Amino acid sequence: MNPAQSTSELAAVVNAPAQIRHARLLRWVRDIAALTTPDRIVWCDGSAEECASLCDAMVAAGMLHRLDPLKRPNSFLARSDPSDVARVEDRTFICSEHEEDAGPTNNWVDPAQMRRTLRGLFDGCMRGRTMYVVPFSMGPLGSPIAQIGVEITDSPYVVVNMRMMTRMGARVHDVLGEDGPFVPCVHSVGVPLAPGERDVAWPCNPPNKYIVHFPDSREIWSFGSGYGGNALLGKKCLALRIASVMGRDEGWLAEHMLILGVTSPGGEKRYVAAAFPSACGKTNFAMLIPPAGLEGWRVTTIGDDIAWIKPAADGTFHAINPEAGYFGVAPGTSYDSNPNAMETLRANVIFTNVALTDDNDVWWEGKTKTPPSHLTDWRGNSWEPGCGRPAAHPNSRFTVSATQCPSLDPEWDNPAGVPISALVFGARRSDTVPLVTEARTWEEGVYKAATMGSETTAAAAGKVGEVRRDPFAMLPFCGYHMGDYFRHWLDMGRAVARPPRIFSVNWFRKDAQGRFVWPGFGQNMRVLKWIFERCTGEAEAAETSLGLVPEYAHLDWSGLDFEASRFSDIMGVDAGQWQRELNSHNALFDRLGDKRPDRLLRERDRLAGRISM
Ligand code: O2Y
Ligand code: MN
Repeated sequence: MNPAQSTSELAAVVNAPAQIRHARLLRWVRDIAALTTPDRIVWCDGSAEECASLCDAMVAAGMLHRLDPLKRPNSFLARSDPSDVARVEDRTFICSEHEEDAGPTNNWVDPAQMRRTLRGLFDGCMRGRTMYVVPFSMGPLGSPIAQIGVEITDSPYVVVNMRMMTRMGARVHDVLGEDGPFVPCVHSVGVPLAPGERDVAWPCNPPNKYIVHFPDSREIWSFGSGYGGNALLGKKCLALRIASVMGRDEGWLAEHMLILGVTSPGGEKRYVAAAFPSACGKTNFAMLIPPAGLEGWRVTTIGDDIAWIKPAADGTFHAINPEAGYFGVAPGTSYDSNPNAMETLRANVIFTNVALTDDNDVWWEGKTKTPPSHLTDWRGNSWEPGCGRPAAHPNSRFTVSATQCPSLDPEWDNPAGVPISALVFGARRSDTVPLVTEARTWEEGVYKAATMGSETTAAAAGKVGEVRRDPFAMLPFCGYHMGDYFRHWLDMGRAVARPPRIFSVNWFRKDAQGRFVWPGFGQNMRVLKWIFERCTGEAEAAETSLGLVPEYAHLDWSGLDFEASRFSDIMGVDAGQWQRELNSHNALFDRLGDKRPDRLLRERDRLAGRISM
């Protein structure tokens, strides 16, 4: 490599538009091209024309299928390789300089060793392919909370998905200027093509998947997978794993949280950020439509998956959604469970691994009560009801721009973010954890979030119904040691004069007959209303061993027949169950060793004392 090349020489070597004068960016692209040896380099401008021509080319190559333009305008179906259907946690690495900075909950590899491995893998890996340079902003362009990334990828599917999931394209170079900071992200499907070799519909490299983060130099390298969080590097890799490290170092929070606005019939508005592990209905909650009886209340959507939260001059935390689209789970999404999502999906959507109907539209389990009499399943095979196979893959997805969502909040693109009044932590528990509790203090709230556990579902690997600790719903996404992360959260309570109230929720409690006690997602509005009114000072609460809780009369039951005895079923605290729960919290803290904060151990002792009284 010639370090003395001028900016214009560099731009010519890498085929960059004249507008781009960022020497470090140009040098980096030159060096990655020299390593990966693509046939050509394309700088993406993010235009509709560019996207249309990439989609046309993918349709012609059999990588995308165009859906009926009348039923689903400008929408496509992608079928992945059956081995490349989800994030790969066991192939995800945090390569910090020191192993203790990654902690026991991350896969750590020595960074020098990992760089040698990556060099070998990426050497010539884009031969026969086009290398796309994709500039993107996580967060509103130019926002002081936003971060710029540039993803180099050899996957046109990644380019068109990144265009919807981020603010992507030429405008990013105006923010970057000649020397602005950016997070370099390198992605390859890991399948070079020999001259004349025909590509497959979904190239990937199953035995060699590596999703690698270097938190100290803030770099991301991904090899071998074209799917979701493995390949759309702005999402989990940048916006959570790398951003969580930035937040630790700079005094802010990068969280696995949806952000929603709640407006009362009187026009008062509050914003709530809520963390749930995967498969707990986050997108449904973010787009909630209040049920009969609570007319006049309104929920608006800022984001469905990730929140960046910073102390603001007004003494509150302000949050942005760093993303610009939804990469939502299709199965279970319906006009019953989430009408706003269904309306969002009317046009301009990329569906991945859903089923194809005979009239060239899409279907997935739960979309309608009765499945069509015939489908083509996610693997391209003929499918009939009762054949014993799912038609759509359980982790099948839709990618769609947030601007199409009918419940989109008017402030969603505000560079200053929105003030957060409440933080909600929820998980899937069939027992033990009540419908809703409020922490009395910031420390008690952090304890609740740190010790969250969720039951595994059929979509996740392992035994169904097993409780796994998933602190803050961040276990797969925290880019550093969980003990340090807890300490950072405890410290952040002092970063603002008016920190948000902290709540724990559980919609998934079951009765003695194994039936869900809570009557459904739309009814979550009743809990949200209580949370809202706790923030405005209008709602009452009673003190219990687990914190502050609503009594039956404190929730609004208008339009719903839900008896007080059912309320006791969902709010009850069983001392035996909580004793077992505390033992399991201890196992988590033991795993964190010396980095578990004493402040949390004191909270645990206080809780243990209250439970045993
Ligand atoms: O499997 C994937 O690659 C997607 S995972 C995902 C996508 C959108 C929002 N959340 C998640 C998650 O696993 O939390
Ligand atoms: Mn998520």
